[in-house]
Amino acid sequence: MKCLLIIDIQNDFLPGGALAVAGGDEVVPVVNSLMPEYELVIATQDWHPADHGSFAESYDDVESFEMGKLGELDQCFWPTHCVQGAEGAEFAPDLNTGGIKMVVRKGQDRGVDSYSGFYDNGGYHSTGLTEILLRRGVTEVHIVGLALDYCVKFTALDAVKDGFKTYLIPEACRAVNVNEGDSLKAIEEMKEAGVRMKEITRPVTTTLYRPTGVNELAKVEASGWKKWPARLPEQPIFYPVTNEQYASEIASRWNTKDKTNGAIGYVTEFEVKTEFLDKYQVECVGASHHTEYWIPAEDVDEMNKNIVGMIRVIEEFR
Ligand code: VGL
Ligand code: ZN
Repeated sequence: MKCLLIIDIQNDFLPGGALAVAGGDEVVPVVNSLMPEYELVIATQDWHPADHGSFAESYDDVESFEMGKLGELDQCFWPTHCVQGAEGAEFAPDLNTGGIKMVVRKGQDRGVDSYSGFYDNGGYHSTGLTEILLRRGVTEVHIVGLALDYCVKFTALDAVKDGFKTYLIPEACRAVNVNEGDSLKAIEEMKEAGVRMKEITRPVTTTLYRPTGVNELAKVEASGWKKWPARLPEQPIFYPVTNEQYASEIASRWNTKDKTNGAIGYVTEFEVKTEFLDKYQVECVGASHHTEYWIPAEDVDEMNKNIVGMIRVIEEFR
C-alpha cells in the first residue's frame, strides 16, 4: 500500500511568507490532483515554539541564512517561521486539507531542528511516523511539498533508511535554494541514497462536462461551438462538472423537465487548459462523483479563452 506524504505546504513557505520558497504556491494544485490516487495521505507541519533555536532572531548576533551550531549539530539559522498557532504555520489556503488523513507536527523542541517528517536532525526523537505507516501496511511512500532541499530531502532519506520504497515527485516540490544549485544537489543525494524519481505528466487540458438545455445550447452553437454565453444577473456562477455521469444525471433528471427550455437535456463536453483551472478547486456537492467547478460569472469570458477545440454534444435526453 502506498502513502502520499505532503511536506510542509504552509503559508510561511509560500511566496510572501517568512521563509518563502519560489513557486511554492504552484505545487498546491498539483498535490491536490494527486491526493485521490492514494489510500492514505499524511501531511507534515513545521511547528516551532516562538523562541526556537533555529531562528536567527533567537540570538543577538546571528543573521538569517548564516551557518552555525545548534547543540552539537551544524545549523542554518532561519527567519522566524511556522510559529505554533500563527497564520504562517497554517496549511496553504488552497490545499485540500479535507483529503488529509493525518497531520504529523515536527520542530517543537527548541534545542534541535527537525527537517524530516520521521526524526529530528540529531536522530534523537522520532515523530512516530514510521510506526504509523507500518501499522497501516504502507510499503511505499511518495513525497511532495516544500522545501525540496531541506524538509523534503531529509524526509525522503529517512523513508529509505526505514525501509520504505521511496519516490519523490519533483514536479510537486520546490526548493529554497539558499545557494545556487542546491535543488540539483539534493536530487543527486537522494538518488544516491535510493530515492526514486517519479515523473508525472499533468494533462495540458482537462475535460469538463456541462448539462444544458435548448436555449443555452443555441447560444453555444451561435458562437461556433467555442464559447459559453455570459451569465444572467441571477446566475453569479457557472458550474461545469468533472464527469459525464454527473452531467447525465442532471440532464436527464432536470433539463428534461424544463418545459420553458424545450424539455430536452443535453450533455456537452469540452476541454479547458488545466493551468486555468488551477485557480479553482473541485467542489464536491453530494455523492463522491458530484464534483464541479464554481467559475464566477466575471471569469466565464477568461474561461472561454482557455477552451481548446470545440464544445461537443455527447448525449441527449428527452
Ligand atoms: C524547512 C527550513 C526550516 C522546510 C523547515 O520545510 O523545508 N526549511 N524549517
Ligand atoms: Zn522550520
